Amino acid sequence: MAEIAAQPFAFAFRPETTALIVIDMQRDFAEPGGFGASLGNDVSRVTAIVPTVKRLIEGFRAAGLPVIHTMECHSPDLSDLPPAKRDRGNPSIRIGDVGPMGRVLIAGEPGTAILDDLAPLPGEIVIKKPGKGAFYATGLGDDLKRIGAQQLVFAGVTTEVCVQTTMREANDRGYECLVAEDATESYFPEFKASALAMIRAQGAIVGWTATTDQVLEGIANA
Ligand code: TIU
Repeated sequence: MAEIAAQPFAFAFRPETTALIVIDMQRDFAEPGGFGASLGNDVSRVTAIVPTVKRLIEGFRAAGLPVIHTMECHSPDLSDLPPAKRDRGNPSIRIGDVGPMGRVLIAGEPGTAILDDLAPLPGEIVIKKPGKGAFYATGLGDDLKRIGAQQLVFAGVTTEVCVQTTMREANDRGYECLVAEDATESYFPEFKASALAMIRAQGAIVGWTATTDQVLEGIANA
């Protein structure tokens, strides 16, 4: 059985049932003027992981393994945006308001797009999600059953919000989950470190973590 060297112990890697899920690598989280910045965050940490995420995506593509992309976004009529989400906190602009990159986190707006360097290829699954988790109110569960995925590798942003929420949803649904440590990022380095530690604690209670190099080595050796 192939393995990925991982924490807290080796991750059994079955290429034929493994997919990569890239969470929310959108301009709204990575560029000034977007949703992430509207919450008061410095988005440069997100931009810094783009080359690593790209390397991971390209490794999966080269091996013929599925790459799934998610986008946090809402319909233009805001029918899938609960007031509890829109009204949260004290952002400079709220979801649905017009910002420098169009309406914030609204499907089809320039700011909602996935970063050019990480753009999905034709035929790759793209999940539009109104929540932080990618299973809530989406077809992701059906898509994963259709392609026969059982192990999921996660990348994207932010580690403790959308990545961790989706990973926990997946773990409860019976998927074996691994997050690529250097292909995920948070606006808060201490939250990233804590989220990764929580995920792999207690004997991989929610999942495994490994570096992008370790994941790519696992693919190369499978
Ligand atoms: N604010 C924050 O850290 N994250 C989000 O709002 N969404 C995602 O993580 N994608």
